[in-house]
Amino acid sequence: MLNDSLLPKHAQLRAALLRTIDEELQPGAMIPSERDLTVRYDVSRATVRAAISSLVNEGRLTTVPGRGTVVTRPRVESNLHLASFTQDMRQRGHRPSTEVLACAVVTAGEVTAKALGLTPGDRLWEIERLRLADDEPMAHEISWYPEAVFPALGDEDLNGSIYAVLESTYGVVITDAHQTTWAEQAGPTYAHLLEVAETAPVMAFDRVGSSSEGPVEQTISRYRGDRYQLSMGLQRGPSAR
Ligand code: 16G
Repeated sequence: MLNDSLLPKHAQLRAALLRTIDEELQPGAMIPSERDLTVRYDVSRATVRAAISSLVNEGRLTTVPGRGTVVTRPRVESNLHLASFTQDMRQRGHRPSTEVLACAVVTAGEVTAKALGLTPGDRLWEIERLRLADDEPMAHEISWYPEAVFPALGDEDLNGSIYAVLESTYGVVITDAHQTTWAEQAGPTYAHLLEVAETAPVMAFDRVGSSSEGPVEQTISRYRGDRYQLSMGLQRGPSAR
């Protein structure tokens, strides 16, 4: 039951739910249904919806399509350095796994050809994978690798770290990358793959990775905005001093 405080009912219910989240529920746990909450706190459905939607907006609750509302998991924090997904997740105490969605040889379009220093029409492996952390989707990745450098890449086991395969099978170590990042909405395709709402935010990255011989990889990654965050150390550039 809510008390007689001057706060509106939905704000009181928000505070009560927050206590339940902090004290009783684990990340990922489902909160009680709207109906249960109306009975338990003797409030209207509109009040319950207002309280839940404010906690969703604050990032404490997440609406999972087809399941209900769950307690948000803390995001996996990545320091900005050149790591593979597998390394990055392990370092942060998560169990990485991968589903290969597609793997085929395609011909390079202008953009990828330019990024990789190739000629449009050159052959590339196109590998599309879903990356999971603790069995939950974390990122979708589509990558291109020159077939001339990695002739039988498609025959390798791509369910683990592709960086490890490039190194162990081909002796190619990605040592440098140029990466561009932006935000977008999941939209129908990535909502389905990443198991989030279509309006959910994703962090997109376009990475061109190079070995000592030059660029050998382009990957476009889309990480779930509710599960991932990046932290970076910044230094003041000479021109700003
Ligand atoms: C990361 C990289 C991606 C790279 C992949 C290799 C970002 C934003 N993206 O997800 O460019 O292809 O790792 O991971 O960090 P793997 O070696 O585990 O397959």
